[in-house]
Amino acid sequence: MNKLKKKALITGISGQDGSYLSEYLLTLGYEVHGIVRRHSVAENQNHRLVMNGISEKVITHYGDLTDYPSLVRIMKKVEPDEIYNLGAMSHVRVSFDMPAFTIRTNALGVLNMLEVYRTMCPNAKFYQASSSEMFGNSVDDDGVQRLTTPMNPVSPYGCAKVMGYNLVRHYRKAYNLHACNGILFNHESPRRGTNFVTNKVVKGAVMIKKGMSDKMELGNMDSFRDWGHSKDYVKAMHMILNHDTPSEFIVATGQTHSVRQLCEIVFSKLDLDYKDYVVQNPKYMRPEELKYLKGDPSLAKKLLGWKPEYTFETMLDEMIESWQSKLTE
Ligand code: NAP
Ligand code: F7E
Repeated sequence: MNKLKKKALITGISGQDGSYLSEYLLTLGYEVHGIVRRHSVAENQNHRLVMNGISEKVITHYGDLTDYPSLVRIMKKVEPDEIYNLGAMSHVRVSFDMPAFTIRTNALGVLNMLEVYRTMCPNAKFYQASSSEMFGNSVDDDGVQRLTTPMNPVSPYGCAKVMGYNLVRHYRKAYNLHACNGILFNHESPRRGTNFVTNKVVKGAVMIKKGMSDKMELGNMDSFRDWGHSKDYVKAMHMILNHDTPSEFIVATGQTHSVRQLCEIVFSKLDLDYKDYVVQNPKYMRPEELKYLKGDPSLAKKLLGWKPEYTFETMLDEMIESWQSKLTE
């Protein structure tokens, strides 16, 4: 291995963001390491990395955020310069079904990572994947969430992320560590899990257009989200971590759309009317819903020079094209 190369360690490397971040760091000349979990179907361990031609370019290690000894072993072996803690049980609806696992991974897993970081490589820089879900239904009077907006989480996922967020701030101050939080609003891509609403809607609409399906079942269509593209957001992660002063940044587009508007736009791009196909199923409703998200990214733009390349429309076009070609393969 080239000793001059910067080394990055990514938890959650097999996820949507992990795959884009790996690609981005490879273009910057990093040696990229990642933690993968053992799956009974071996192909699922690094599916996104294989599908996107990254698996041979990164070095993966078996581990789990809930398995402290595995983190100690990996940290000792890799000695990273930069740590990106992206691993999480990231599905908000599922977090109501698996609250204890969600807390163990998304809150106590952050504590585990911070402890191995503090005790084994305190000179590294640490990025925590914090989330707009932490705000819950708090919105400032002007209809925007910013760093000063109170955090009132409305899901086990959001509660766990608040704990992770606070632990990072506490460790930074208590142990003088370069540990930072990116509070990222929803970000999507063709690599997004198909049980998140954007990719579910796009895939379902393309299937309907191709005559492979005749309806789509959704939950709450009146919630609003600030949707950006994962490719733009992983660049912000790198900028946040490499900013001189470790701190917190919001990454968002500053625009919001409802799930209903998402359906309208996606179906109309395929010359369809969503009202003819979309039905509501209580199965997809949540015990408590986060109704509205719209973030203020002005600090990230001003201090980091971050600027997204995708718009909501170009992101959806890319996702539609991707499903159109996948479903003819
Ligand atoms: P994702 O596609 O669901 O990826 C999550 C990753 O975490 C996967 O690699 C998964 O591994 C791994 N993971 C799950 N449990 C783990 C555990 N116990 N130990 C180690 N790894 C574990 O999520 P994403 O969209 O890339 O999101 C990345 C991070 O950003 C997450 O922390 C998420 O909560 C946060 N975030 C996401 C968004 C968003 O809109 N995408 C917004 C704000 C914050 P397997 O493949 O083995 O399951
Ligand atoms: O839901 C509604 C649902 O699951 C968006 C994660 O990346 O972003 C993501 O969490 C909205 C919600 O994302 C369905 O009720 C309607 O109002 O795509 P989602 P999310 O819950 O906002 C945050 C920032 C994260 O940090 C998370 O990790 O869409 N909705 N019908 C539906 N949602 C789903 N999944 N499926 C439906 O059928």
